[in-house]
Amino acid sequence: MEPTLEHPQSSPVETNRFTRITVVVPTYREAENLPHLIDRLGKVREQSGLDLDVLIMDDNSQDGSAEIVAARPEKWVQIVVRTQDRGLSPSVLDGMKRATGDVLVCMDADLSHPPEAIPQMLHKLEEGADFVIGSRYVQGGSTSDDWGFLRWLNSRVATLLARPLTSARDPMAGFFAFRRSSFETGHDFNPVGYKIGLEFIVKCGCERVVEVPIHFEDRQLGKSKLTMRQQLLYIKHLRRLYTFKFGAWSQLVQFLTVGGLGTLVNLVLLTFLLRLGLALKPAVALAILLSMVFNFVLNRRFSFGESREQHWLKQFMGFMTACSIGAVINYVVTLVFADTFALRAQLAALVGIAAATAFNFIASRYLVFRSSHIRPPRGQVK
Ligand SMILES: Nc1nc2c(ncn2[C@@H]2O[C@H](COP(=O)(O)OP(=O)(O)OP(=O)(O)O)[C@@H](O)[C@H]2O)c(=O)[nH]1
Ligand SMILES: [Mg+2]
Repeated sequence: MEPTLEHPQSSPVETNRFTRITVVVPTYREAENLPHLIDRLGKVREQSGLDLDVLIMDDNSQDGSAEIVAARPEKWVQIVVRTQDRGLSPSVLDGMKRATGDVLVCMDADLSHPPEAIPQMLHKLEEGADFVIGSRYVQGGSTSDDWGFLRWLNSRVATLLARPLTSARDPMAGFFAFRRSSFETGHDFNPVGYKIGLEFIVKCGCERVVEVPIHFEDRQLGKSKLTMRQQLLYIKHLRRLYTFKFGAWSQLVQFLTVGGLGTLVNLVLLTFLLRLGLALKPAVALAILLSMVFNFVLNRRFSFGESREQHWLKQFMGFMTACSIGAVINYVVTLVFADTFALRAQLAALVGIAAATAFNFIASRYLVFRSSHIRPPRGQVK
């Protein structure tokens, strides 16, 4: 018998057709919604013929959810009751790791996301998309009428803040689908807050993000778990994603913003101290010192928040030293540009400030707040 030759060209052509789909549903106290969700997913399964299984990731709700699912006849629905590392994003991440489908879908349990959109979302993946969002904000998409102005504004501002990370119109959505192979290329997942989809887009390097319009229905049953705290966590999450995607550039923008605020603090303090009757020299010195402390606190909290596990006092001394050297650089550069190049004093001062800022940033980033655990994304320049 002729031996079969293994040859790359003889391998079957990839059809890009998916064989199995796992729908991951994070839940907390959704017992009232689960039967409706399973019914609707069952209909989608029947009508589309998709081999779809459902993984309900429940954070130990103790509201009868586990019993309801156990009593259901559908073998394709499973519930995992979690007791550790609770929270929406960790549950989704956990579910994605357990999922066996070659396409992973994530959706809420409260029927806000229509399961009927899943086949169309898969179709977009088959057409070549990396990541498909069930979207409220593309043409044809909508939200229930009773969204108040504040909720609408909140959602819009949050979306705008995610613009540098993806051009998607609804990047905050919790309804999305992507290939398991994309998920497996992701790394350094560190989900905080509610926006796990955005985490996957950025950390799995999904470039072709496509949106399918959906009608987002307000929850009818059960209670919302979205709190003010979750919204604040979003800012923290965004900051981390910016650092992941843009590395030192993101830190530079934050550093410059802090520097701008520090300048304002300096001016306000100086005015205040002079009004208190302090002489000019001590007032200037105190205003500088306090604004340096202000800059230190904000830079440690935000620009270089990743290296906060190091001792603050050592970092404080380092920052003050770097700023002092920066001040000398500012002085020397300003004089050189004013004397040697005969630049106007104000212009020379601007050059001096730019040189000192560059020095301060480099010293802060690479010496004072050195952080060894931020790794650049694979294949991207940090
Ligand atoms: N596993 C798990 N799921 C959660 C947790 N918090 C919320 N969920 C689920 O995540 C999904 C989204 O939560 P919702 O409370 O609906 O949040 P939301 O859609 O932003 O807010 P509403 O519009 O008020 O419904 C739902 O299926 C919740 O049950 C949690 O801590 N753990
Ligand atoms: Mg909801």
